[in-house]
Amino acid sequence: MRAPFSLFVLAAPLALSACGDPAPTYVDQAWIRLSPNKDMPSAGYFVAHGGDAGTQLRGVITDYALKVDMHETVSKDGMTTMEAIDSVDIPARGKVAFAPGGKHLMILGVNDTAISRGKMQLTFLMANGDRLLVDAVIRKPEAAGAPKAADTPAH
Ligand SMILES: [Cu+2]
Repeated sequence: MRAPFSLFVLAAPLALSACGDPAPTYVDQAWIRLSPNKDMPSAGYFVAHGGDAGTQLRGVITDYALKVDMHETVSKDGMTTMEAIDSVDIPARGKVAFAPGGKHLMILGVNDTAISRGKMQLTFLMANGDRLLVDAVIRKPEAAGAPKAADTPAH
C-alpha cells in the first residue's frame, strides 16, 4: 500500500528540522524563598529558556503578592549591593537563571492563601508578547535550609 502523494509532500518540509514547531520560550524551576519576616521581601528564583527565537523578560507580575521587582546582586569593591533591572535578554537556545547570589525577584507581601497552598502563580511578561504562567513552589525559611552568606540576597 502506497502513502498518498499529498502526505509525502507535507512530511518533507518537517524533515528539515528536528520537530515541526519552533521550540517556545518557557520558564521552569520557579521557587520562592519565603522571608521569615512578613515585612521583608521574599526572594524568587527560576530559569528562563529562550527557545528557538529568544526574547526578553520585561517583568513578572502576580495576583498573590503586593509587588514583584527584578533585582541583581552585584559585588563592587568588596561590597554586595542590589540593583533593580528592567529587562533581561533571554538568548535563542540559551537560558538565564535567576539564582541565589545573582539575579532574583523581590516579592513583597506574599499572600497568606499562597503560603498555605505552598505555591503561587507568577506571570512572566516577555517582549515577544508571551505571558508565561508558572507555579512557583514556596519554600518556608525552615525548609529552605540554613542560608549561606553567598546564598542570601542582601535585603
Ligand atoms: Cu533584591
